[in-house]
Amino acid sequence: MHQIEGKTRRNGGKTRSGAVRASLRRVIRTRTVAATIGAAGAAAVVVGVPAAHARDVALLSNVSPRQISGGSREANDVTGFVSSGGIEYAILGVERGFAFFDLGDPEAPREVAVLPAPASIWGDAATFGDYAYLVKDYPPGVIGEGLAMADLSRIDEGIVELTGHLTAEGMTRAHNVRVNPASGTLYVCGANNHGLTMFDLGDPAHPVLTGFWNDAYVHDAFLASYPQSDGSFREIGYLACGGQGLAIVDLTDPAAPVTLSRYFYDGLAYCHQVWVDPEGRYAYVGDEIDEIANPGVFGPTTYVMDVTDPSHPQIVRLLQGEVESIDHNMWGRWGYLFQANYTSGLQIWDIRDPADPREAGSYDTFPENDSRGFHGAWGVYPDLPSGIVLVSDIESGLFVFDCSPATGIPIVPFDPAALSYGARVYPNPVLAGAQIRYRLPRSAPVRLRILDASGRSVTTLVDGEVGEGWRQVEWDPSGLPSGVYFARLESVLGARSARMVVVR
Ligand SMILES: [Ca+2]
Ligand SMILES: [Ca+2]
Ligand SMILES: [Ca+2]
Repeated sequence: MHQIEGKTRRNGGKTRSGAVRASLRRVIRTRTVAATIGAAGAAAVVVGVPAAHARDVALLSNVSPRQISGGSREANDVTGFVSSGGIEYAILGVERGFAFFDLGDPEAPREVAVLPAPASIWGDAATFGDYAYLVKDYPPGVIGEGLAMADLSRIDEGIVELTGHLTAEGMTRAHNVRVNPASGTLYVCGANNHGLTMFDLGDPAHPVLTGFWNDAYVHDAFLASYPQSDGSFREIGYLACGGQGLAIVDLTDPAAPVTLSRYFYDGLAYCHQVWVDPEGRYAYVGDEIDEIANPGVFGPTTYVMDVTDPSHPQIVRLLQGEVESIDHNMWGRWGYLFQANYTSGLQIWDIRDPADPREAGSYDTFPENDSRGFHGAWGVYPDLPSGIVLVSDIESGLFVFDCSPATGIPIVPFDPAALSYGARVYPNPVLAGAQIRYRLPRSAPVRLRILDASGRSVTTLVDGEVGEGWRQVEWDPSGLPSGVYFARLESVLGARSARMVVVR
């Protein structure tokens, strides 16, 4: 949800008491028709399945805002976090702050802490290492506290410590916050209605301002690091600029961003949010107002753009839910696209074959209606290691889902017993050197290797018989590019991987 002239748009909503539950039709219809939208002429429109209360998605738990400490009536965005102890958490933005939930039992989320913030319907969170970065937005004229930072290193003990507020360059409010863990960069979107503000997270406790991109207001952003032939990385930002369309910007040098393209695509009303596949081939772009502004658009519509050449993005097809609602946020994983589509709830697209996307499942978190109102599902987070999917709903709060019936990817719950066997990395992210600690319940021949993000072995640290208990080895990542790596422990007891981020 965004602001228009300082007013909150809450039109289109019907009262809950007069609402009618959503249709439980289970008709599956997928059709491809020619559309008039598309810069390159007609683009295929892939139409999804009519709203169903639940289709191939199982509800594990739901926590209403009214069950959360602090007196919030509404929720906003959601993200996930994994502690160094291996416990999964949800960070839910609520009207009066941010709530942290232990998801060790995903069927019974446990409130760990609520960090208060001045009341607002908008909020967003991102994490890096053991830190959370939290923003809230306010109408112009309302002064907020800036970007809040919280130390999560003791969250397994129930302690979430607010360490301060970042107010660089007078930043008192912002609409969204993103982290690119591959480059260790913090991106603040729409700070005090400006563009993109960048911070280096070499020390996650003390972000350092590195640059701005202010050619337009930036509502939200997707960041990616692409390896280059010389071993360096190119940092690309895909920026959702509201009425100013999509901007693709080279942010490799944050002090001197290079705008590669500005795309005022056909159908543009309010470019809201972007997710780009891991290959950097297709951008999935959500427009928050197109369904309202364009009489020909019906159903939550996602613009699929070929961004292989970031200087010339092109719409290649549209994904369209066959309900009236608006789309809000989305995120991809495992070749599936998870969407929080306001009054129609969670919708999942199978994009394993990007040329042949199919609707894969859904769960209507707002059964009252499927109107174009700004109610219902706000955010979605599918990136937790166990595979559970988090959805935030404005009125109904946190939802935890098992989407394996739709995706075929099973949930792998966290097993505390696994702590007796496994590897940990300290510190993480890894800046210069790291200690890798591993534990064996009994003596065994083991191998401990470092793998890169694609699973290639970078180095072998241990290869031989090791006694029971904790052991520790030092690892020096010098010479390796920034990025995600894994410390992989293998023995007859099984294989365990500890994820780490190397920041050079
Ligand atoms: Ca957000
Ligand atoms: Ca839309
Ligand atoms: Ca609905």
